[in-house]
Amino acid sequence: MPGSPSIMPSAVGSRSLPRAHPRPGVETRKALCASCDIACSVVTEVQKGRVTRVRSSDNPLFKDNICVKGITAPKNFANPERVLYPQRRVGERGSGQWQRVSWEEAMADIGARLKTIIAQHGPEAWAVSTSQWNTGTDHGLGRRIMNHIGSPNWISGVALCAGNTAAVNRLTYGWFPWPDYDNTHCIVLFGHNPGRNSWVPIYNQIQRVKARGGKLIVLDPRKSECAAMADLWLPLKVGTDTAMMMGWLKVILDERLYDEDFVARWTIGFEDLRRRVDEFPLSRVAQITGVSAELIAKAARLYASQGPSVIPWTPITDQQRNSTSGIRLHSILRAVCGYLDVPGGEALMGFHPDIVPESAVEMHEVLPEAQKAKQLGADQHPVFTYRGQAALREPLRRVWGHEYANQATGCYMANPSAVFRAMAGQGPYPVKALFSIGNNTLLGFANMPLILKALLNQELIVVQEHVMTPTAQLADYVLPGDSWLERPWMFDGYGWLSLYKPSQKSMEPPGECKSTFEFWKLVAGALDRPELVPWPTLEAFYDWRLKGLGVAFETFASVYEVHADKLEFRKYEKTGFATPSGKVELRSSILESLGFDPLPYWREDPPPDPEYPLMMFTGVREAEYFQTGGRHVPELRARKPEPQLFISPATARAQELQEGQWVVVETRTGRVDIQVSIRDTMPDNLVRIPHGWWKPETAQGLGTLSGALQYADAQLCGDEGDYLDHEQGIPHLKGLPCRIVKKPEALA
Ligand SMILES: Nc1nc2c(c(=O)[nH]1)N[C@H]1C(S)=C(S)[C@@H](COP(=O)(O)OP(=O)(O)OC[C@H]3O[C@@H](n4cnc5c(=O)[nH]c(N)nc54)[C@H](O)[C@@H]3O)O[C@H]1N2
Ligand SMILES: Nc1nc2c(c(=O)[nH]1)N[C@H]1C(S)=C(S)[C@@H](COP(=O)(O)OP(=O)(O)OC[C@H]3O[C@@H](n4cnc5c(=O)[nH]c(N)nc54)[C@H](O)[C@@H]3O)O[C@H]1N2
Ligand code: SF4
Ligand SMILES: [Mo]
Repeated sequence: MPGSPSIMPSAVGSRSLPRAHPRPGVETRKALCASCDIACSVVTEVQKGRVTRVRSSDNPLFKDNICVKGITAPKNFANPERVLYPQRRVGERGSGQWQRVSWEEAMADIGARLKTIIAQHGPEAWAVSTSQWNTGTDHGLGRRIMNHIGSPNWISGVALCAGNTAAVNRLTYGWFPWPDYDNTHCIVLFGHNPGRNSWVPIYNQIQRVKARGGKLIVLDPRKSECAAMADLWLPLKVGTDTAMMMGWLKVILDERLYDEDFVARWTIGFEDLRRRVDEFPLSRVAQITGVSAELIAKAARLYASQGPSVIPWTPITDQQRNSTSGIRLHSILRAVCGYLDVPGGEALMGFHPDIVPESAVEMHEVLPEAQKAKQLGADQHPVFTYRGQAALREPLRRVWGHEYANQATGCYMANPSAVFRAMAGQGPYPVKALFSIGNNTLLGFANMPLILKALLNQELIVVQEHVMTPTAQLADYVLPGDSWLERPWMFDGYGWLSLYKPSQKSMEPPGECKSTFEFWKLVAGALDRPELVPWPTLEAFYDWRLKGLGVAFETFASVYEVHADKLEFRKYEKTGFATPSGKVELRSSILESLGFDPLPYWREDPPPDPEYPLMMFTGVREAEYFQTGGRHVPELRARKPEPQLFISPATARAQELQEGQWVVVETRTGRVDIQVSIRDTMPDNLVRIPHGWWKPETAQGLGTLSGALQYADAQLCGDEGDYLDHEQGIPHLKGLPCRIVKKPEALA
């Protein structure tokens, strides 16, 4: 996810301020927190070679951008549970028996085994699952090596979070925009709920917009923290965002609240869109969403007439059966209202002209077309695969200077479910080796029973981690990863913002922990392709990327807090949009040529399932933990010891549930054990399940995999039929039929 606030013109080239004079014996470093994915600018205090404190940056631009996860990072990374040395599995897979080995031994064996798998099954039998978020990035090196070796089967948690949004946004106008919070008049949050401990920079940004009189519209079935401070709160039924946006467009088109000039000059397919939108009179939308027609109209009018407005990216529409249409409708609203690439609207930033982007490091052009064609899932669910993005190659080169422009790393991925099926022996060809880098693969997608089967069917699993996650417990090798305190970083806005922020290394990594850069360099060597990662160190790699700017990384890091190319708006007037037509494609030529409906559409929920009378969603991030991580840190765990469902008081009464009681939640896919928390912010008949629970303190290995088989939400979420988006093939996590089963007290 994106960078910090105030990245717009005010921040361009913001330099470091002089540091407050440190206490004797305390040195300070300028760092970017990677304890979640928003890269807050922070200061670390170092005593005797160890970080003793993390605080927010002295720069007023980034003041107060810090949360409990960042503050506790030094404790987290000093935790005795941390993996400090390479471990090799010695017993059966998942038996929990390990032997410490050297990196040399580990990499020699990994290289030999991977080469054997590739020789037997082809390079596509090697899959990599990662997430750029925690590791900061893998620098594009994983893709670079895979592209040269010939495997298209790279997957990531970004398939459910921003990576897929980036790919879908590009169908409409060729790039993934970023809100100009500094100048906007109105923010619309589709379920998104930043808080003091969750994406605090965006939370602070929203506060600033509100303080200067800007408006906030929140759409959320629950009275979230953001809903509570909104000017308008639309308590829509779970999973109905796409229908809601059809309603907004109906109002905006009927009342001519759109930007007629922009629509006439810069869009195609407007009349087709209008016909589709006409299928959604507000009475229908009100019935689907459960929000009154008056409130829907009021919100649509506010968005369209009080602009420039922004719809910040949200993971909620990334995780619905109507995801592609939902994300497309966000894009369409931005475009028809004239908010694209204008001050206070949504900036299409492109690449920094003088810095080598990770997209270029990745070298997608060397992967042969025949191998690209083997990318798993591309036949049925192509949107974020090479096939789905192929028609953008020429337009991207024309407008943004690179034929392959990977944004939020999500633009050329394989489909995760298809990869897991192939790993489990149910695909068009076998996948036999998985590298999982800073990603708790078993818990991080849908259909966990399938992922478990997939992992158990591998010949080689390599995990680079901080702790023995349930995924790591199933590996052949667990390799120790460094942390953001222990490495330099050049944040590149995830290829989404043309913005660079440096992070200085604060301390040496403990034990034999290594960066993802070093890991991939060793992999290249082990595959006899050392020339693929020729840079001796991470700093030298950054020096190479910064060459066009004429500055070495060390200087860059000491001088800049943030560096961006000069921000220019309405660039499309010179270049057109990076779509096949050069226009904003309200009717998508790419979706049409892939055999899908070129217009956004609405898929109804399947009929009610009498055996599963309640609805559940996974989400509502927990202040203490980032995704599946952090449960091993006592300071954090004490604040949130157990996984909890949220349920309304009336539904709790109807189900005869007490606060704190342990229950089982079941769906057609699986079940979890969970504690009841009764919340008056929840609507009736809706259940919230938190993401990513396991208990690191409990027994490792097959059994419960430290509680993953007991608590992880991924067991409840299916990835087929009605529970899968068609175009991208991502699972529906927002609105799954479920039931609550009481546990006998003894089992609680
Ligand atoms: N079922 C289900 N799946 C989901 C979601 C959901 O709600 N439900 N949410 C989705 C979303 S929004 C996202 S963003 C993705 C997130 O997906 P990921 O970002 O992959 O998050 P995790 O799965 O928690 O895995 C991250 C792992 O990285 C490790 N780690 C932390 N720091 C470092 C580091 O510096 N180096 C290394 N090597 N490892 C490190 C942590 O210990 C942790 O085990 O998951 C998505 N998947
Ligand atoms: N502390 C902490 N902070 C985090 C993270 C973390 O793990 N911990 N993860 C980071 C990441 S990777 C992400 S993606 C973000 C996610 O953070 P958010 O985008 O805020 O997502 P959630 O907190 O899961 O849910 C936000 C709101 O969506 C509502 N919601 C649920 N279903 C629907 C629906 O169908 N429609 C609508 N409109 N609303 C719905 C929920 O009630 C909830 O209030 O947080 C980031 N920040
Ligand atoms: S919100 Fe918290 S965890 Fe995320 S980057 Fe900022 S300080 Fe770190
Ligand atoms: Mo996310």
